[in-house]
Amino acid sequence: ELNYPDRVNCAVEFLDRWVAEGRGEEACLISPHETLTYRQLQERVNRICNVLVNKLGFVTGNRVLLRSANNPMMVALYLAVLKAGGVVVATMPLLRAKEIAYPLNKAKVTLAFCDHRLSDEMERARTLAADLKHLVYWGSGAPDSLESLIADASPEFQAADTAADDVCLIGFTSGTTGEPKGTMHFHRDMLAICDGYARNVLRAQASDRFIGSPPLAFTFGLGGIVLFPMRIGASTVLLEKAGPDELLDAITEHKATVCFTAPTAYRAMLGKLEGHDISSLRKCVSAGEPLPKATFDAWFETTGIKLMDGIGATEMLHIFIAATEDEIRPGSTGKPVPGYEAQVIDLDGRPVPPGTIGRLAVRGPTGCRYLADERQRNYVRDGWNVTGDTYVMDEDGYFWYQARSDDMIVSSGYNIAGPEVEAALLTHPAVAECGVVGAPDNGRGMIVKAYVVLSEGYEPGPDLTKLLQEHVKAEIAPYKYPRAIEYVEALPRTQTGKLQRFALRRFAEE
Ligand code: 3SK
Repeated sequence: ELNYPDRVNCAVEFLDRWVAEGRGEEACLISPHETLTYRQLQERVNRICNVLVNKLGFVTGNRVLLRSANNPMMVALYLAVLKAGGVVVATMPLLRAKEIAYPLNKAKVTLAFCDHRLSDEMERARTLAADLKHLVYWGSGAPDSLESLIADASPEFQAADTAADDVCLIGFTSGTTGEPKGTMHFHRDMLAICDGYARNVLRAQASDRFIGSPPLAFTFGLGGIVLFPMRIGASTVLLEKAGPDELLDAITEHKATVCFTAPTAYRAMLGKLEGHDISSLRKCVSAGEPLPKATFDAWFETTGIKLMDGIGATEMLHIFIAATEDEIRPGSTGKPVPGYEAQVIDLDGRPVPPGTIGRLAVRGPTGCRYLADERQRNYVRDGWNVTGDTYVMDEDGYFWYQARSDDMIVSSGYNIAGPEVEAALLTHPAVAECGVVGAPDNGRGMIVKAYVVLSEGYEPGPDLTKLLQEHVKAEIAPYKYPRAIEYVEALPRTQTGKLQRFALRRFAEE
Protein backbone atom coordinates (compact mmCIF):
# COMPACT_ATOMS: atom_id res chain seq x y z
CA GLU A 1 0.00 0.00 0.00
CA LEU A 2 2.95 2.33 0.59
CA ASN A 3 4.28 1.85 -2.94
CA TYR A 4 3.79 4.80 -5.22
CA PRO A 5 4.31 5.31 -8.96
CA ASP A 6 7.79 6.56 -9.93
CA ARG A 7 6.26 9.85 -11.02
CA VAL A 8 3.91 11.41 -8.53
CA ASN A 9 3.13 14.93 -7.39
CA CYS A 10 1.67 14.81 -3.90
CA ALA A 11 -0.33 18.05 -4.34
CA VAL A 12 -2.35 16.32 -7.07
CA GLU A 13 -3.13 13.49 -4.64
CA PHE A 14 -4.11 15.85 -1.81
CA LEU A 15 -6.16 18.31 -3.84
CA ASP A 16 -6.79 17.81 -7.57
CA ARG A 17 -8.02 14.24 -7.27
CA TRP A 18 -11.01 15.30 -5.14
CA VAL A 19 -12.08 17.89 -7.68
CA ALA A 20 -11.60 15.32 -10.47
CA GLU A 21 -13.74 12.85 -8.52
CA GLY A 22 -16.63 15.34 -8.28
CA ARG A 23 -16.09 16.39 -4.67
CA GLY A 24 -14.90 19.92 -5.46
CA GLU A 25 -17.86 21.62 -3.77
CA GLU A 26 -17.16 20.01 -0.38
CA ALA A 27 -15.60 22.09 2.41
CA CYS A 28 -11.84 21.73 2.72
CA LEU A 29 -10.40 24.61 4.78
CA ILE A 30 -12.38 26.40 7.49
CA SER A 31 -11.00 29.45 9.28
CA PRO A 32 -12.54 32.33 11.22
CA HIS A 33 -12.15 34.52 8.10
CA GLU A 34 -12.94 32.26 5.17
CA THR A 35 -14.02 28.78 4.18
CA LEU A 36 -12.65 27.22 1.00
CA THR A 37 -14.06 24.22 -0.83
CA TYR A 38 -11.66 21.83 -2.54
CA ARG A 39 -12.42 23.53 -5.86
CA GLN A 40 -11.86 27.04 -4.50
CA LEU A 41 -8.59 25.94 -2.93
CA GLN A 42 -7.51 24.32 -6.21
CA GLU A 43 -8.23 27.55 -8.06
CA ARG A 44 -6.17 29.59 -5.60
CA VAL A 45 -3.32 27.10 -5.71
CA ASN A 46 -3.29 27.18 -9.51
CA ARG A 47 -3.22 30.97 -9.59
CA ILE A 48 -0.25 30.99 -7.20
CA CYS A 49 1.53 28.39 -9.35
CA ASN A 50 1.11 30.64 -12.38
CA VAL A 51 2.45 33.63 -10.43
CA LEU A 52 5.44 31.57 -9.33
CA VAL A 53 6.31 30.43 -12.84
CA ASN A 54 5.29 33.45 -14.91
CA LYS A 55 6.01 36.40 -12.64
CA LEU A 56 8.63 35.33 -10.11
CA GLY A 57 11.05 33.35 -12.26
CA PHE A 58 10.46 30.15 -10.30
CA VAL A 59 11.83 26.91 -11.73
CA THR A 60 11.31 23.33 -10.52
CA GLY A 61 13.46 22.52 -7.52
CA ASN A 62 13.56 26.11 -6.18
CA ARG A 63 13.28 26.37 -2.44
CA VAL A 64 10.54 28.66 -1.20
CA LEU A 65 10.27 29.96 2.36
CA LEU A 66 6.78 30.36 3.86
CA ARG A 67 6.17 32.42 6.96
CA SER A 68 2.72 32.60 8.51
CA ALA A 69 0.42 31.38 11.23
CA ASN A 70 -2.01 28.57 10.29
CA ASN A 71 -4.44 30.01 7.75
CA PRO A 72 -5.85 29.17 4.29
CA MET A 73 -3.28 31.28 2.39
CA MET A 74 -0.45 29.40 4.11
CA VAL A 75 -2.00 26.08 3.02
CA ALA A 76 -2.57 27.33 -0.54
CA LEU A 77 1.08 28.41 -0.75
CA TYR A 78 2.32 25.07 0.62
CA LEU A 79 0.32 23.18 -2.00
CA ALA A 80 1.25 25.58 -4.80
CA VAL A 81 4.97 25.16 -4.19
CA LEU A 82 4.52 21.37 -4.17
CA LYS A 83 2.35 21.40 -7.28
CA ALA A 84 4.82 23.59 -9.18
CA GLY A 85 7.62 21.16 -8.25
CA GLY A 86 9.32 23.35 -5.66
CA VAL A 87 10.56 22.70 -2.15
CA VAL A 88 8.76 24.22 0.84
CA VAL A 89 10.86 25.63 3.67
CA ALA A 90 8.32 26.56 6.33
CA THR A 91 9.13 28.65 9.40
CA MET A 92 7.41 29.24 12.73
CA PRO A 93 5.64 32.61 12.92
CA LEU A 94 7.38 33.66 16.12
CA LEU A 95 10.95 33.33 14.85
CA ARG A 96 13.24 36.34 15.04
CA ALA A 97 15.27 37.70 12.10
CA LYS A 98 18.40 35.63 12.80
CA GLU A 99 16.34 32.47 13.20
CA ILE A 100 14.61 33.13 9.86
CA ALA A 101 17.89 33.92 8.15
CA TYR A 102 19.33 30.56 9.23
CA PRO A 103 17.00 28.39 7.06
CA LEU A 104 17.04 31.04 4.30
CA ASN A 105 20.82 30.68 4.01
CA LYS A 106 21.15 27.00 4.83
CA ALA A 107 18.58 26.04 2.18
CA LYS A 108 19.70 28.75 -0.28
CA VAL A 109 16.15 30.03 -0.54
CA THR A 110 15.49 32.28 -3.54
CA LEU A 111 11.83 33.13 -2.97
CA ALA A 112 9.81 33.87 0.16
CA PHE A 113 6.15 34.49 0.98
CA CYS A 114 5.19 36.12 4.25
CA ASP A 115 2.02 37.28 5.99
CA HIS A 116 2.42 41.08 6.11
CA ARG A 117 1.70 41.05 9.87
CA LEU A 118 5.05 39.30 10.28
CA SER A 119 6.98 41.69 8.06
CA ASP A 120 9.20 43.34 10.73
CA GLU A 121 11.43 40.37 11.43
CA MET A 122 11.19 39.22 7.79
CA GLU A 123 12.58 42.54 6.55
CA ARG A 124 15.49 42.24 8.97
CA ALA A 125 16.06 38.63 7.90
CA ARG A 126 16.07 39.68 4.25
CA THR A 127 19.16 41.81 4.84
CA LEU A 128 20.99 38.69 6.11
CA ALA A 129 19.98 36.36 3.25
CA ALA A 130 22.28 36.47 0.23
CA ASP A 131 20.29 34.19 -2.09
CA LEU A 132 16.82 35.66 -1.53
CA LYS A 133 15.63 37.34 -4.76
CA HIS A 134 11.89 37.82 -4.25
CA LEU A 135 9.88 38.44 -1.10
CA VAL A 136 6.11 38.65 -1.52
CA TYR A 137 3.68 39.65 1.23
CA TRP A 138 0.01 38.91 1.48
CA GLY A 139 -2.70 40.72 3.39
CA SER A 140 -1.07 44.14 2.95
CA GLY A 141 -3.45 45.43 0.27
CA ALA A 142 -0.39 46.82 -1.62
CA PRO A 143 -0.31 46.72 -5.45
CA ASP A 144 2.52 44.18 -5.34
CA SER A 145 0.81 41.94 -2.73
CA LEU A 146 0.21 38.28 -3.43
CA GLU A 147 -3.54 38.91 -3.77
CA SER A 148 -2.91 41.50 -6.50
CA LEU A 149 -0.51 39.20 -8.29
CA ILE A 150 -2.92 36.27 -8.34
CA ALA A 151 -5.97 38.35 -9.30
CA ASP A 152 -5.20 38.23 -13.01
CA ALA A 153 -3.39 34.86 -13.06
CA SER A 154 -5.01 31.86 -14.73
CA PRO A 155 -6.94 29.45 -12.46
CA GLU A 156 -5.61 26.52 -14.54
CA PHE A 157 -2.20 24.91 -14.00
CA GLN A 158 -0.68 21.60 -15.04
CA ALA A 159 1.15 20.07 -12.07
CA ALA A 160 4.92 19.63 -12.44
CA ASP A 161 5.88 16.09 -13.41
CA THR A 162 7.83 15.24 -10.24
CA ALA A 163 9.49 11.98 -9.25
CA ALA A 164 8.19 10.21 -6.15
CA ASP A 165 11.57 10.79 -4.57
CA ASP A 166 12.04 14.42 -5.50
CA VAL A 167 12.54 16.50 -2.36
CA CYS A 168 9.46 18.67 -1.72
CA LEU A 169 9.88 19.78 1.90
CA ILE A 170 12.75 20.85 4.12
CA GLY A 171 11.48 20.81 7.69
CA PHE A 172 13.77 22.44 10.22
CA THR A 173 14.03 20.90 13.68
CA SER A 174 13.24 23.22 16.55
CA GLY A 175 16.80 23.13 17.81
CA THR A 176 16.23 21.60 21.24
CA THR A 177 19.68 20.02 20.96
CA GLY A 178 21.73 22.60 19.11
CA GLU A 179 21.57 24.34 15.75
CA PRO A 180 18.37 23.49 13.80
CA LYS A 181 18.78 20.74 11.21
CA GLY A 182 17.01 20.81 7.83
CA THR A 183 15.29 17.47 7.18
CA MET A 184 14.49 16.69 3.55
CA HIS A 185 11.34 14.80 2.59
CA PHE A 186 10.06 13.44 -0.72
CA HIS A 187 6.66 13.60 -2.44
CA ARG A 188 6.14 9.94 -1.58
CA ASP A 189 6.91 10.60 2.11
CA MET A 190 4.01 13.06 2.31
CA LEU A 191 1.68 10.31 1.09
CA ALA A 192 3.27 7.55 3.16
CA ILE A 193 2.63 9.26 6.51
CA CYS A 194 -1.04 9.51 5.58
CA ASP A 195 -1.38 5.97 4.30
CA GLY A 196 0.58 4.52 7.21
CA TYR A 197 -0.55 6.42 10.29
CA ALA A 198 -3.73 8.28 9.29
CA ARG A 199 -5.36 5.37 7.45
CA ASN A 200 -4.24 2.42 9.58
CA VAL A 201 -3.93 3.86 13.08
CA LEU A 202 -6.05 7.00 13.24
CA ARG A 203 -8.71 5.55 10.90
CA ALA A 204 -10.36 8.87 10.25
CA GLN A 205 -13.06 9.26 7.58
CA ALA A 206 -14.04 11.76 4.87
CA SER A 207 -16.87 12.98 7.11
CA ASP A 208 -14.40 13.99 9.83
CA ARG A 209 -13.53 17.59 10.66
CA PHE A 210 -9.95 18.01 11.87
CA ILE A 211 -8.62 20.69 14.20
CA GLY A 212 -5.37 21.26 16.07
CA SER A 213 -2.82 23.65 17.45
CA PRO A 214 0.71 22.86 16.15
CA PRO A 215 2.09 25.31 13.57
CA LEU A 216 2.13 24.07 9.97
CA ALA A 217 5.89 24.65 9.96
CA PHE A 218 6.13 21.76 12.44
CA THR A 219 5.50 18.53 10.56
CA PHE A 220 3.24 17.33 13.40
CA GLY A 221 0.86 20.18 12.49
CA LEU A 222 1.34 19.84 8.74
CA GLY A 223 0.35 16.16 8.84
CA GLY A 224 -2.37 16.34 11.47
CA ILE A 225 -4.10 19.51 10.35
CA VAL A 226 -3.58 19.52 6.56
CA LEU A 227 -2.19 16.36 4.94
CA PHE A 228 -4.23 13.74 6.84
CA PRO A 229 -7.61 15.43 6.27
CA MET A 230 -6.82 16.18 2.63
CA ARG A 231 -5.61 12.65 1.92
CA ILE A 232 -9.04 11.31 2.88
CA GLY A 233 -11.10 14.22 1.51
CA ALA A 234 -12.14 15.53 4.94
CA SER A 235 -12.35 19.14 6.16
CA THR A 236 -10.06 20.96 8.59
CA VAL A 237 -10.24 24.00 10.86
CA LEU A 238 -7.26 26.38 10.76
CA LEU A 239 -6.61 28.60 13.78
CA GLU A 240 -3.99 31.34 13.82
CA LYS A 241 -4.02 31.35 17.60
CA ALA A 242 -4.73 27.98 19.14
CA GLY A 243 -4.32 28.11 22.89
CA PRO A 244 -6.66 25.97 25.02
CA ASP A 245 -9.42 28.64 24.99
CA GLU A 246 -9.38 29.15 21.22
CA LEU A 247 -9.21 25.40 20.62
CA LEU A 248 -12.22 24.76 22.86
CA ASP A 249 -14.22 27.61 21.26
CA ALA A 250 -13.47 26.35 17.76
CA ILE A 251 -14.20 22.68 18.55
CA THR A 252 -17.56 23.81 19.92
CA GLU A 253 -18.34 26.14 16.99
CA HIS A 254 -17.21 23.89 14.13
CA LYS A 255 -18.11 20.56 15.71
CA ALA A 256 -14.61 19.23 15.12
CA THR A 257 -14.26 15.46 15.36
CA VAL A 258 -10.47 14.84 15.27
CA CYS A 259 -8.03 16.88 17.37
CA PHE A 260 -4.22 17.05 17.16
CA THR A 261 -2.39 18.77 19.97
CA ALA A 262 0.19 18.29 22.72
CA PRO A 263 -0.48 16.67 26.12
CA THR A 264 -0.11 20.00 27.94
CA ALA A 265 -2.93 21.44 25.82
CA TYR A 266 -5.27 18.52 26.66
CA ARG A 267 -4.47 19.05 30.32
CA ALA A 268 -5.08 22.79 30.07
CA MET A 269 -8.38 22.25 28.21
CA LEU A 270 -9.66 20.05 31.04
CA GLY A 271 -9.56 23.04 33.37
CA LYS A 272 -11.59 25.21 30.97
CA LEU A 273 -14.36 22.95 29.71
CA GLU A 274 -17.24 24.82 31.31
CA GLY A 275 -19.39 26.57 28.72
CA HIS A 276 -18.01 24.43 25.88
CA ASP A 277 -19.58 21.51 24.11
CA ILE A 278 -16.85 19.23 22.79
CA SER A 279 -19.10 16.19 22.41
CA SER A 280 -18.44 16.23 18.63
CA LEU A 281 -14.86 15.01 19.25
CA ARG A 282 -14.29 11.34 18.55
CA LYS A 283 -10.50 11.05 18.15
CA CYS A 284 -7.82 12.97 20.04
CA VAL A 285 -4.16 12.57 19.12
CA SER A 286 -1.48 13.56 21.61
CA ALA A 287 2.12 13.92 20.44
CA GLY A 288 5.05 16.28 20.38
CA GLU A 289 5.82 15.38 24.00
CA PRO A 290 5.38 12.22 26.08
CA LEU A 291 1.82 11.73 27.31
CA PRO A 292 1.68 11.40 31.12
CA LYS A 293 -0.67 8.63 32.22
CA ALA A 294 -2.39 11.14 34.56
CA THR A 295 -3.38 13.23 31.54
CA PHE A 296 -4.61 10.14 29.66
CA ASP A 297 -6.72 9.11 32.68
CA ALA A 298 -8.16 12.58 33.32
CA TRP A 299 -9.12 13.09 29.65
CA PHE A 300 -10.75 9.67 29.50
CA GLU A 301 -12.70 10.20 32.75
CA THR A 302 -14.03 13.56 31.55
CA THR A 303 -14.65 12.94 27.84
CA GLY A 304 -14.79 9.16 27.48
CA ILE A 305 -12.14 9.45 24.74
CA LYS A 306 -8.84 7.57 24.88
CA LEU A 307 -6.02 9.94 23.97
CA MET A 308 -4.03 8.40 21.11
CA ASP A 309 -0.40 8.85 22.08
CA GLY A 310 2.28 8.83 19.40
CA ILE A 311 5.96 9.52 18.94
CA GLY A 312 7.22 11.17 15.81
CA ALA A 313 10.19 13.18 14.75
CA THR A 314 10.81 15.89 12.21
CA GLU A 315 13.49 13.54 10.83
CA MET A 316 10.86 10.85 10.21
CA LEU A 317 8.28 13.43 9.05
CA HIS A 318 5.54 12.18 11.39
CA ILE A 319 4.41 9.59 13.93
CA PHE A 320 6.04 6.14 13.71
CA ILE A 321 4.94 4.49 16.98
CA ALA A 322 1.32 4.68 18.17
CA ALA A 323 -1.68 2.46 18.93
CA THR A 324 -5.16 2.14 17.46
CA GLU A 325 -7.86 2.96 20.03
CA ASP A 326 -8.65 -0.71 20.69
CA GLU A 327 -4.96 -1.53 21.26
CA ILE A 328 -4.05 1.37 23.57
CA ARG A 329 -2.17 0.42 26.75
CA PRO A 330 -2.20 3.55 28.92
CA GLY A 331 1.36 4.70 29.63
CA SER A 332 2.78 2.97 26.54
CA THR A 333 3.34 4.84 23.26
CA GLY A 334 2.21 1.77 21.30
CA LYS A 335 3.67 -0.35 18.50
CA PRO A 336 5.35 0.59 15.21
CA VAL A 337 2.93 2.15 12.74
CA PRO A 338 2.30 -0.26 9.80
CA GLY A 339 5.24 0.06 7.41
CA TYR A 340 7.75 0.83 10.19
CA GLU A 341 9.97 -1.42 12.33
CA ALA A 342 11.36 -0.38 15.69
CA GLN A 343 13.86 -1.83 18.13
CA VAL A 344 15.61 -0.88 21.36
CA ILE A 345 19.40 -0.96 21.01
CA ASP A 346 22.44 -0.75 23.26
CA LEU A 347 25.37 1.64 22.91
CA ASP A 348 26.96 -0.64 20.27
CA GLY A 349 23.78 -0.63 18.19
CA ARG A 350 22.76 -4.20 19.11
CA PRO A 351 19.08 -4.95 19.89
CA VAL A 352 18.50 -5.58 23.61
CA PRO A 353 16.00 -8.13 25.01
CA PRO A 354 12.45 -7.07 25.98
CA GLY A 355 12.35 -5.29 29.33
CA THR A 356 15.80 -3.73 28.84
CA ILE A 357 16.27 0.00 28.59
CA GLY A 358 18.06 1.38 25.54
CA ARG A 359 17.86 3.74 22.61
CA LEU A 360 14.97 3.66 20.18
CA ALA A 361 15.88 2.89 16.55
CA VAL A 362 13.35 2.90 13.73
CA ARG A 363 13.18 2.35 9.98
CA GLY A 364 10.40 2.52 7.44
CA PRO A 365 9.02 4.39 4.45
CA THR A 366 10.26 7.77 5.74
CA GLY A 367 13.65 8.55 7.24
CA CYS A 368 16.25 11.11 8.08
CA ARG A 369 18.04 12.99 5.31
CA TYR A 370 19.66 16.07 6.80
CA LEU A 371 20.50 18.90 4.44
CA ALA A 372 24.32 19.19 4.40
CA ASP A 373 24.85 18.22 8.02
CA GLU A 374 27.55 16.13 9.65
CA ARG A 375 25.03 14.93 12.21
CA GLN A 376 23.48 12.64 9.56
CA ARG A 377 25.96 9.89 10.39
CA ASN A 378 24.92 9.92 14.06
CA TYR A 379 21.23 9.71 13.27
CA VAL A 380 21.24 7.00 10.60
CA ARG A 381 23.30 3.91 11.44
CA ASP A 382 23.14 0.67 9.41
CA GLY A 383 19.88 1.85 7.86
CA TRP A 384 18.26 2.50 11.25
CA ASN A 385 17.24 5.96 12.40
CA VAL A 386 18.59 6.22 15.93
CA THR A 387 16.36 8.68 17.75
CA GLY A 388 17.39 10.51 20.88
CA ASP A 389 14.77 8.66 22.95
CA THR A 390 15.25 6.01 25.60
CA TYR A 391 12.64 3.25 25.51
CA VAL A 392 11.81 -0.22 26.82
CA MET A 393 9.97 -2.75 24.64
CA ASP A 394 7.82 -5.29 26.51
CA GLU A 395 7.22 -8.97 25.65
CA ASP A 396 4.14 -8.00 23.60
CA GLY A 397 6.06 -5.55 21.42
CA TYR A 398 4.68 -2.39 23.08
CA PHE A 399 7.15 0.50 23.44
CA TRP A 400 7.35 2.38 26.77
CA TYR A 401 8.94 5.80 26.81
CA GLN A 402 11.58 6.45 29.49
CA ALA A 403 13.23 9.75 28.60
CA ARG A 404 15.14 11.61 25.93
CA SER A 405 18.54 9.95 26.04
CA ASP A 406 20.04 13.12 27.51
CA ASP A 407 17.21 13.49 30.06
CA MET A 408 18.34 10.55 32.21
CA ILE A 409 19.45 11.75 35.64
CA VAL A 410 22.20 9.73 37.30
CA SER A 411 21.89 10.29 41.05
CA SER A 412 24.00 8.28 43.54
CA GLY A 413 24.37 5.62 40.85
CA TYR A 414 20.64 5.37 40.12
CA ASN A 415 19.31 6.07 36.60
CA ILE A 416 16.20 8.21 36.96
CA ALA A 417 14.08 9.28 33.99
CA GLY A 418 12.95 12.90 34.39
CA PRO A 419 9.62 12.30 32.56
CA GLU A 420 8.70 9.49 34.99
CA VAL A 421 9.05 11.88 37.95
CA GLU A 422 7.06 14.49 35.99
CA ALA A 423 4.28 11.95 35.40
CA ALA A 424 4.15 11.18 39.14
CA LEU A 425 4.03 14.86 40.09
CA LEU A 426 1.25 15.50 37.59
CA THR A 427 -1.04 13.08 39.40
CA HIS A 428 -1.22 15.65 42.26
CA PRO A 429 -3.92 18.30 41.74
CA ALA A 430 -1.57 21.10 42.85
CA VAL A 431 0.65 20.55 39.81
CA ALA A 432 -0.47 22.21 36.58
CA GLU A 433 2.80 21.68 34.68
CA CYS A 434 6.27 20.53 35.62
CA GLY A 435 9.72 19.80 34.30
CA VAL A 436 12.26 17.57 36.03
CA VAL A 437 16.03 17.68 35.45
CA GLY A 438 19.27 16.82 37.21
CA ALA A 439 20.93 19.53 39.34
CA PRO A 440 24.61 19.19 40.30
CA ASP A 441 25.16 17.98 43.86
CA ASN A 442 28.42 17.39 45.73
CA GLY A 443 27.31 14.25 47.54
CA ARG A 444 25.20 12.51 44.89
CA GLY A 445 26.67 13.85 41.65
CA MET A 446 23.17 14.92 40.63
CA ILE A 447 19.89 15.34 42.43
CA VAL A 448 16.42 15.26 40.96
CA LYS A 449 15.06 18.80 40.74
CA ALA A 450 11.50 19.69 39.78
CA TYR A 451 10.28 23.00 38.38
CA VAL A 452 6.58 23.24 39.12
CA VAL A 453 3.82 25.54 37.83
CA LEU A 454 1.03 25.39 40.41
CA SER A 455 -2.68 24.99 39.69
CA GLU A 456 -4.93 27.86 40.73
CA GLY A 457 -5.59 28.04 44.45
CA TYR A 458 -2.26 26.52 45.61
CA GLU A 459 0.47 28.50 47.39
CA PRO A 460 4.18 27.59 47.13
CA GLY A 461 6.02 26.85 50.37
CA PRO A 462 7.88 24.19 52.37
CA ASP A 463 4.66 22.40 53.40
CA LEU A 464 3.59 21.96 49.81
CA THR A 465 7.11 20.85 48.85
CA LYS A 466 7.02 18.15 51.55
CA LEU A 467 3.55 17.09 50.41
CA LEU A 468 4.62 16.77 46.77
CA GLN A 469 7.77 14.86 47.71
CA GLU A 470 5.74 12.38 49.77
CA HIS A 471 3.27 12.11 46.91
CA VAL A 472 6.01 11.14 44.44
CA LYS A 473 7.47 8.61 46.92
CA ALA A 474 4.06 6.96 47.12
CA GLU A 475 3.65 6.88 43.32
CA ILE A 476 7.06 5.59 42.18
CA ALA A 477 10.24 4.13 43.72
CA PRO A 478 11.07 6.53 46.60
CA TYR A 479 14.69 7.13 45.51
CA LYS A 480 13.29 8.98 42.46
CA TYR A 481 11.58 11.76 44.44
CA PRO A 482 12.60 15.36 43.69
CA ARG A 483 14.96 16.46 46.43
CA ALA A 484 14.54 20.06 45.27
CA ILE A 485 11.37 21.74 44.04
CA GLU A 486 11.26 25.25 42.63
CA TYR A 487 7.97 26.99 41.89
CA VAL A 488 7.83 28.97 38.64
CA GLU A 489 5.20 30.97 36.72
CA ALA A 490 5.84 29.16 33.42
CA LEU A 491 8.18 26.57 31.92
CA PRO A 492 10.54 27.30 29.02
CA ARG A 493 9.08 25.76 25.86
CA THR A 494 10.05 25.70 22.18
CA GLN A 495 7.71 27.20 19.63
CA THR A 496 6.39 23.72 19.01
CA GLY A 497 5.43 23.46 22.69
CA LYS A 498 8.21 21.08 23.72
CA LEU A 499 9.66 21.52 27.18
CA GLN A 500 13.20 22.91 26.90
CA ARG A 501 14.87 20.68 29.44
CA PHE A 502 18.29 22.01 28.44
CA ALA A 503 17.14 25.47 29.62
CA LEU A 504 15.92 23.99 32.91
CA ARG A 505 19.24 22.14 33.27
CA ARG A 506 21.02 25.45 32.81
CA PHE A 507 18.87 27.06 35.55
CA ALA A 508 19.58 24.06 37.76
CA GLU A 509 23.32 24.49 37.26
CA GLU A 510 23.25 28.15 38.34
O1 3SK B 1 6.92 13.99 18.43
C1 3SK B 1 7.28 14.86 17.64
O2 3SK B 1 8.06 15.69 18.01
C2 3SK B 1 6.81 14.91 16.21
C3 3SK B 1 7.63 15.49 15.31
C4 3SK B 1 7.26 15.53 14.00
C5 3SK B 1 6.08 15.01 13.57
C6 3SK B 1 5.26 14.44 14.46
C7 3SK B 1 5.60 14.39 15.79
C8 3SK B 1 4.65 13.81 16.73
